[in-house]
Amino acid sequence: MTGYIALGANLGDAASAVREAMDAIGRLPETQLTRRSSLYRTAPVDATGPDYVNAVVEISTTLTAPVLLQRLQQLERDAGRERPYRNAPRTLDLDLLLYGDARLQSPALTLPHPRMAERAFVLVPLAEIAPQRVSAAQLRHVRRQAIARL
Ligand code: PH2
Ligand code: MG
Ligand code: MG
Repeated sequence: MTGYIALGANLGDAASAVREAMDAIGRLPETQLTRRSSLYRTAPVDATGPDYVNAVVEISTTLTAPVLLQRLQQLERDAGRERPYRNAPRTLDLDLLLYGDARLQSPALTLPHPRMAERAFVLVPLAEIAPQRVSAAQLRHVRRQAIARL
């Protein structure tokens, strides 16, 4: 299955955290890292704190979506992620955006990611590595959000 994962960080050395997380995703069992976007500096959306570093990777995996999600949450904890409140600044955030064409709504996981279409920090790096998964209308919708390629 082809999957897309959004990476974000805005505490500590965010660029290193994102790069190391890309490598760690590539070391997950039954998983290959097939594409990585550039890193982007982005203004916080619905959140406070420092600017974020964001990116998206493509994987090929035979892990199921729930198992993959657990693995990503473990990588967040390994990076020292704490969750004091919603959208708090974080050392690492890994969000499963797409898992093939799966549509899923459960308490633990919604696919596609429910807020991805509102966010330039997801759509711009996703369009860089998977232009077929992002429409021009979606990109137009988020064009005022500040995002700069690093
Ligand atoms: N993540 C959020 C909320 N707001 N803003 C930016 N720029 N980048 C993020 O990764 C981000 C955010 C919730 O996960
Ligand atoms: Mg997130
Ligand atoms: Mg998250």
